[in-house]
Amino acid sequence: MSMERTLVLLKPDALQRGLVGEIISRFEKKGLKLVGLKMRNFPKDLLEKHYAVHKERPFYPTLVGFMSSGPVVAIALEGKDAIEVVRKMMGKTNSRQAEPGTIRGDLGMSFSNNLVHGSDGPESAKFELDLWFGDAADRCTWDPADLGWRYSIKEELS
Ligand code: IDP
Ligand code: MG
Repeated sequence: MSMERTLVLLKPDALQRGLVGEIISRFEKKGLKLVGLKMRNFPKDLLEKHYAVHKERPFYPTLVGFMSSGPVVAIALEGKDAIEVVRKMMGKTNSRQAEPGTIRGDLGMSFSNNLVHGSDGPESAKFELDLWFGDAADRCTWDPADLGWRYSIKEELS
């Protein structure tokens, strides 16, 4: 069975609030595999492309301004059903409505400053991974030593 990849962004509020380690740690502990990781003051035009789907929404200019207001950590994660797993771990968009146990539900109070982005489906994951990790040198190929313990070899890895 094939693995899936997804894009996660740690937004500028995650950096300002010192939550980068906490959030990455949650994904690592869950068993998702890190395949790409970079931190940068990304250019505004990249954020505009990333959020182009929201171009007509009233919050678009504020969102792009917020995302380019400071460094962002971009992460590529791999795992079975990684897109859905990450979305569940993030919680609802409005952090005040996000369930306890989720990243937004445990760590935030804001709708717009909600710490984390995750691709919402296979198409957006492909688009976003090409956009943020288009350079093959930024993607790592490796096998976690304990893969056969994270998953059932017979049921999930064959
Ligand atoms: P998502 O991040 O949970 O996928 P989207 O609907 O894709 O949520 O919206 C993208 C981002 O835009 C959100 O994470 C949030 O930062 C911001 N946003 C979305 N809707 C609103 C809103 O109604 N008010 C303020 N910010 C919003
Ligand atoms: Mg979204």
